[in-house]
Amino acid sequence: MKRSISISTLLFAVVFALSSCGGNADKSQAVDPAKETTTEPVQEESSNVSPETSNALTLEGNDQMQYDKTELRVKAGETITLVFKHTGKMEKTAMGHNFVLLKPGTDLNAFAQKAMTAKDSDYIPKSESTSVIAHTKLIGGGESDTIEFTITEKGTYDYICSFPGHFSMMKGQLIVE
Ligand SMILES: [Cu+2]
Repeated sequence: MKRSISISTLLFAVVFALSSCGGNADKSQAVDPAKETTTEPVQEESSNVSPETSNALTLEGNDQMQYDKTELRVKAGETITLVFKHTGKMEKTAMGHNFVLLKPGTDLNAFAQKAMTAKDSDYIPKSESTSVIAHTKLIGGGESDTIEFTITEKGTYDYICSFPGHFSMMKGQLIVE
């Protein structure tokens, strides 16, 4: 009894597998000849060499969903100027970037989740405004935004791009000395 059930189950599975296999074969697989084999340069400058301490910061985002720096160093108590540039070509609706500096202790995942639904406020969730120290506007390819802010407390602060899906790739730390 038990055996016949398992055999029929197996048969069903085989038939199902065969039919779905045939179904797949019928569909002409979309071959993508232009599939890019990008050889991404390894980002060594940010991981090996600590950046100079400077309150005149530049940061870039690109069409590959990357910041050019994952570590920035500034002096506490003095005005920080950040020039944020999008060096890509894509529209901000498709590859928008921003710089959102968050207070220590902020749950980055939770913040990024809330940000995803905050399209009307350029993905800066109003409910989390107390976690945000400073942020740029959302920019697309070729655009830039400059902001000024001051941090008085030394420490390590996280920054992210809050555009939906970018946080896992686009994050870094601002070290205040
Ligand atoms: Cu981004």
